[in-house]
Amino acid sequence: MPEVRFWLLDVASGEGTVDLWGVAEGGERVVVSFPFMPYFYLVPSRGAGREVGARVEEVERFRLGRPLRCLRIYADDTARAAEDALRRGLGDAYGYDLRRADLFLISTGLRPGSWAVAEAERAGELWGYPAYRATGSVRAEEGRVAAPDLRVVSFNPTYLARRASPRPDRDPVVAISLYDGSSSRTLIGDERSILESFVDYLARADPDVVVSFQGNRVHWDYLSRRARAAGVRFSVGRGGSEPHGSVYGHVSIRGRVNLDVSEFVEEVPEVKLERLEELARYMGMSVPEEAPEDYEVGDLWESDRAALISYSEWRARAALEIFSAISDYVFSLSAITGMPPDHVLTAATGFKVENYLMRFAELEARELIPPRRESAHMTYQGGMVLQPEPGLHHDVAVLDFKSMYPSIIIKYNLSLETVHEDGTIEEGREQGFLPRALERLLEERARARSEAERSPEGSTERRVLEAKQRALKRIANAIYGYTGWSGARWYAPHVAAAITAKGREIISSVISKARGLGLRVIYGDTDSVFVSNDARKIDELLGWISSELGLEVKVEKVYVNVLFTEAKKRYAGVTADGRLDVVGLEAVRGDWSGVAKRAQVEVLEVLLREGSVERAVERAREWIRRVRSGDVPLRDLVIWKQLTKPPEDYEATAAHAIVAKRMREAGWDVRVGDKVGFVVVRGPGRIYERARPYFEVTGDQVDWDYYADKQVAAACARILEAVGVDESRLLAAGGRGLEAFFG
Ligand code: TTP
Ligand code: MN
Ligand code: MN
Repeated sequence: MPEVRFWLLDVASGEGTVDLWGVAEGGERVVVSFPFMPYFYLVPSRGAGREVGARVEEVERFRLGRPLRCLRIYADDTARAAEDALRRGLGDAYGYDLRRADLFLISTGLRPGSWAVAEAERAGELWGYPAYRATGSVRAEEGRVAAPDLRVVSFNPTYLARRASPRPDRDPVVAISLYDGSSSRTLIGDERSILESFVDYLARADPDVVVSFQGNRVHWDYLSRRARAAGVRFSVGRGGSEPHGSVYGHVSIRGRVNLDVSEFVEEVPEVKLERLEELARYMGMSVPEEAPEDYEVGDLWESDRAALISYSEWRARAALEIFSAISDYVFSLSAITGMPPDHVLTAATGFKVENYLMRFAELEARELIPPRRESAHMTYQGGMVLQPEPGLHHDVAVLDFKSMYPSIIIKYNLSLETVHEDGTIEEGREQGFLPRALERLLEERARARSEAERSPEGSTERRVLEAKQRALKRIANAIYGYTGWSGARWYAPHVAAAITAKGREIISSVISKARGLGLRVIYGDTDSVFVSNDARKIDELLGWISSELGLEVKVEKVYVNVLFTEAKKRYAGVTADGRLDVVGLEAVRGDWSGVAKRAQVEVLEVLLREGSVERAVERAREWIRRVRSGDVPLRDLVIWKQLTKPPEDYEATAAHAIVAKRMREAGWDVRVGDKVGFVVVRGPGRIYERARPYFEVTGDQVDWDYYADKQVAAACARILEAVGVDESRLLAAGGRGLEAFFG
């Protein structure tokens, strides 16, 4: 049997076939077509038999661990066939709402972003590419880790909008920068020729991966519309196809991976990364010092076109470099979940977990896949958080459970089969579906880690395996959250509640034991306890946890000094290795001005590193004086706040909503989810009446007293009040001057 080996890039539904786009072993780009008839399962009601469909097989499946006699029914349109069977009362239907291409991957075990072997013969060409027709089976080729050499191109468009957000019905494309990994170029000229050259370039370069920053949310749609208006056929996909909207808000480009690196920020929730510059800096890349803001593009196009073009070329290069840095990780996520590389970044975490579970269900557990239905969201109690002892503490150890929720799920066999709706846990049952799926992930992770360690340092294998183990951890850690997500096929809030309840029980027993041993317990959150750093007693405690609870705890860090406020989840500390950790305070919150954040961090540094309250107070007063005198750059005064609903739906006192409305009136495209930046100016009226879009404000308009009192002093007081300093001591500083009396 002739075989074709290829690395799977993309999957598309054809006419009665599923078409796999791949890079074959010799580097050839190929399309391999499989005849594929989708199927679903029916658990027949009494009496119902094989008459339900034209092609029916009897199979054994499980529903929550219980074996069931099932019918596997093949049908072109499984959703319709299942609906029909349900209407006729023939039984319960499962797995009928999967997309054809997804079902194909799930049932064959093929993974995008990995190698496959198919029995297939050459069958001419399809859309100008060598085509193969399947003659037998197809399977994943295990154990082959490295991706082939992929052709990657990135692009960055520039739209000409004047002092407003670009709008595709109004503002033209004036440039598109392209980068192929070695050279940059920018297409300019009249719009029609730019778009034609772009299509042309992609046809000739024929990339496997097209990289952008915000391609899904902005560029593909924008460029498609401009092309339509200009009468240019926007055939950027393989075989001349145009982009089309797909699942998860993703845009599909046939035969290519359309990778929008802006979506990688979801993978690093601990850091706020919104602009390309922030993401690039986070990835350790160099970033231009003076990046133009969106609103400056129109003016720059006239005044310094060369600078704008070189910035646009930087953006295209940065996007591609980010892709290179994350591609192993993305392909690993793809292989684990079975979702194509471009979908896997776009899809919410719940869908990633679910795709993994569906594969595990069909291929290993032989569990039926429940249909997706809208469930009412149920809240449940989360982890335990202790009320902290406010103030400054010295020499504090943070003890933290290793993989707490995953460990609990496995150790207590918490699953849909074993946890009853009322929260009681059935013991002595076989390992449930969730713990099994999770254990499989952890086994694979352990294997990837040890294989990585055996691979030579700096080798491709090692790099890929390390990315793989991180991706496996990501999915394993998300399983608990999945059970509490109301969109889940296996939605099980009672299981989520049982997991957190066990967690609370365990952490309480650790706290009691710690106190019994004479350790001071200062704080605790979910699976961590902060205790006085007494090495001998801590050792004893860890020993007890391992022998009595059968779980593992590590000393995660030691704080030389740590400061707690009255509030939970708001503290800061300096670790033994000299790092400042800030949790939940203004300094790490989005909706405070940069100057307030900087001042707060400096006050924390002085307090925690030098241990001096007096010097910390002095530092706060210096900042207040400085701000009151207007000696701070404007960009540090901007307060960014996210629009979480349409501006009209906010109360009349929400400053950012007022600013958003004004921006809309002035022609800006401000959408739900956008961050609105404003500065508070002097004048009559309340603060929310004095908020202005940040780019309209000049230094002489700023309400410096607002920034001194309500931003800097307030943020510093939050810290200093925890060590007994009253806010009035700060405000007494830097005299408000005569203006305050007469103003
Ligand atoms: P962590 O201690 O952060 O994580 P962990 O115990 O799983 O792993 P590690 O070995 O690195 O300590 O969080 C404790 C539990 O809180 C974790 O098991 C699951 C839950 N949790 C979430 O559900 N979502 C999250 O984003 C985080 C950080 C934790
Ligand atoms: Mn932990
Ligand atoms: Mn923790």
